[in-house]
Amino acid sequence: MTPAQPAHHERDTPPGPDVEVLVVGAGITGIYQLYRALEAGLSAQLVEAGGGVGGTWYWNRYPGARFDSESYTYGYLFSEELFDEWEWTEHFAGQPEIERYLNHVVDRFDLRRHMRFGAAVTAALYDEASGSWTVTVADGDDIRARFVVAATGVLSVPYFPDVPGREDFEGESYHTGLWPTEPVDFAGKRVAVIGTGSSGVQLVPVIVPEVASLTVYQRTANWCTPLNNAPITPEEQARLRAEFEAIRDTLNTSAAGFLHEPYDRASTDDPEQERQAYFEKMWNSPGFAKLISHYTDLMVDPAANAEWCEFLAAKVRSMVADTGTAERLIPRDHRFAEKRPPFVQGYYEAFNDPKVTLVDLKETPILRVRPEGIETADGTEEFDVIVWATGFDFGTGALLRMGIRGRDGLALAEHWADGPRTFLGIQATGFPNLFLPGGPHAAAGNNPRYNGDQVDFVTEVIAYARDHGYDTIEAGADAEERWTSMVDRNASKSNFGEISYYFGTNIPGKPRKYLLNSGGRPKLFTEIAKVRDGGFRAFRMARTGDLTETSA
Ligand code: NA7
Repeated sequence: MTPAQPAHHERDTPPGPDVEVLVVGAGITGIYQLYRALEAGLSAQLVEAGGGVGGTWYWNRYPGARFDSESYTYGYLFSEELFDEWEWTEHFAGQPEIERYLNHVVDRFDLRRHMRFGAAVTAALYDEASGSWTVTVADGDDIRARFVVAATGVLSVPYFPDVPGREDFEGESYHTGLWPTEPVDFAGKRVAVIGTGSSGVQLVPVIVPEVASLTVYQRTANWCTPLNNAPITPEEQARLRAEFEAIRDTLNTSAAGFLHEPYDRASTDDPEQERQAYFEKMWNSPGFAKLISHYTDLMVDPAANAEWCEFLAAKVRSMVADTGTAERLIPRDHRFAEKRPPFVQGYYEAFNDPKVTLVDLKETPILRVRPEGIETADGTEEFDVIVWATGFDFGTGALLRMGIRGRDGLALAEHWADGPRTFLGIQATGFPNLFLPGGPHAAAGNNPRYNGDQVDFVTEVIAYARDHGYDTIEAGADAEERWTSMVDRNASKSNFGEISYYFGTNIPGKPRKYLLNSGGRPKLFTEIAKVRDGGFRAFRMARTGDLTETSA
């Protein structure tokens, strides 16, 4: 299946834009947006800062990087042929396989000729008169586009903490989210890993066999549970193919975009012994089943969560031989899944290797980085390599660094000074013809699923405008206000606590606003249906040069 060839539309506002749709970012969302725009008969190009396809899965190529959503639930569902022909080797694929898959998709659907790499966007200015955007890329080239879709991702701006002396380190220094394309050689080296979120805990066990020594600097212990990965057997492969339609239906409609079935019992429905047996079953279940298929009161009843945490603490004690290390690895300050829970393969066991040491930064904070290593209250430890696994400026980081200016020169950074304001996570008022799928405010869960919902809807809205002769599309101020206040009002209903980076708390000075949407995908679906039923009137659509606005 090849997408329809792009068809330039005749416009009566010379000189017309270079392209109808300019997509920024070749991650999972951007690739899909490019595909959908071309399929809809729009002319489209894509610019990408990196040297290749993949977005998050291009930059996060550190050893051990892998999915913690099932591979076949994370990949694309728009083509049964694609689903049939691509055989994931593991239930949770590693980064190299993910990158191969995304490159396969791009070539399979002939998308690469519309893509330009090494093309970071440095500015995007809206021009009122022509109803189009002028987008400047790092090499100085300007592209004029009718519509800009910023598919720049939520985990795409790596965060380096402001530790004194960080730049002075004379050894090798890496961030997990900015990993070099050339393999890093850890053999025989003294290595520090700072940060124990999903990235740090994936990396640690994988590099242990190579290093001379490994010191893990942990600020906050996390509730890590086993990923329970496995190869996909030929029988499972055949079943996936046979059940494609049912799988797609479930993934296209389920609240969090997973195949895991919600459980129908609360922990209080079972006596202690059965609860322990169910906890054991959850411990042995794959990835996010531990959240979705868990007792219904896990995230609503603190006692239920505390009992599960006791179970997990006992597991950590059983896996880590050194008592002091085990106790430090057990979280004391938050309940299970109050922060985004990491899933691991051999993380706790890694601390049984005499080469591996845990430093608890709550006891001995980092004072500074020195040219030769890291200094804490206990003295300076020398290193050859420091890995910063310190996370990202989540949600708004990339969008606020793109130099976006909308109507009347309004900077997105100004419009969002107190936190993001969006309609459906798709548009911001004052920024006509700019779309933000895969950004803040959409939903929560398996990202490609709800980001894909947004891409489908963005494409639908653009096609609607084209078919009705409109040049500009802008979320109405009331629609933006309604969605934003819904997100803010319901933030406290999120399972995640304010200690989670989903509230921006990991970045000093960032507004403390919830960056997902606790109404989740169901809320997104309901609102999209309402907009459609209402004839797209939540958006203001107009013809270029029409100073009198034409409501759609
Ligand atoms: P995360 O989950 O944000 O983890 C970042 C880690 O870095 C976390 O352990 C932080 O500790 C730690 N950190 C941050 N700043 C510092 C300083 N100043 N000193 C020491 N340690 C620090 O990012 P990841 O890359 O691991 O995962 C991101 C997402 O990728 C993940 O959620 C999945 O969606 C995949 P803290 O907990 O803040 O005390």
